[in-house]
Amino acid sequence: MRFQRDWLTLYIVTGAPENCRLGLLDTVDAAVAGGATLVQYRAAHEKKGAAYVEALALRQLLAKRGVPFLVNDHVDLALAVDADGAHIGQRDLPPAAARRLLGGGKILGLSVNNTAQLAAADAAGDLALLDYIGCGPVFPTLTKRDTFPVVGLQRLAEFVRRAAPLPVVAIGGITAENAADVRSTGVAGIAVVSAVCAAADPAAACRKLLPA
Ligand code: TZP
Ligand code: MG
Repeated sequence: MRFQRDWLTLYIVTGAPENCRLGLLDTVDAAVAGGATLVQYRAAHEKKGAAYVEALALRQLLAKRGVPFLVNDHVDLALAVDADGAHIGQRDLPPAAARRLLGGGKILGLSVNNTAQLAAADAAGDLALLDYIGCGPVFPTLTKRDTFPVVGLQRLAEFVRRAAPLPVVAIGGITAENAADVRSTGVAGIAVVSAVCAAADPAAACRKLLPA
């Protein structure tokens, strides 16, 4: 599938089971009904076999709905379920290795916290291998504990300028209340976990997060 920038508009990252009130599949299905434009599976399991079963179920659901599907961190899992691609972090396989495994036809995103990491990725030739960058945490979040420092809106806007023409999706502490401010930095989209997965009505939560 050829990457499209507008897939980043409302990017849902799946939460841990205790953070998915309706369960994983129903949460994602409701999110898609509410307008989610892409789903990333972030495995909560230590054991890859259990993660594979969940990822495969999501792959099948999202193929039916026509919504792109990425797997977080694990390129092998992304390939095993024929996801549309993978999203990797600074502590995962290097982008060149991930791209080699995925091949040219899959989507690859990389988490980058700051302009120093962006410059390092540029110097390594990694930016040319990516379809988009994830930048965060924009605001404090309880969902992921091992994050880099909070970015804030001002630095996010600067980051977006420097990353261009690569599109940036912002993540971390994004809610319906601050989504418009985040979008005003020039990001291609916003990524959320708890604002949708922990909602009693994920479809309604998505509608509130979409651009006006
Ligand atoms: N990466 C940076 S912050 C974060 C991830 C996966 C968690 C975002 O979760 P929430 O609940 O949307 O703040
Ligand atoms: Mg990661």
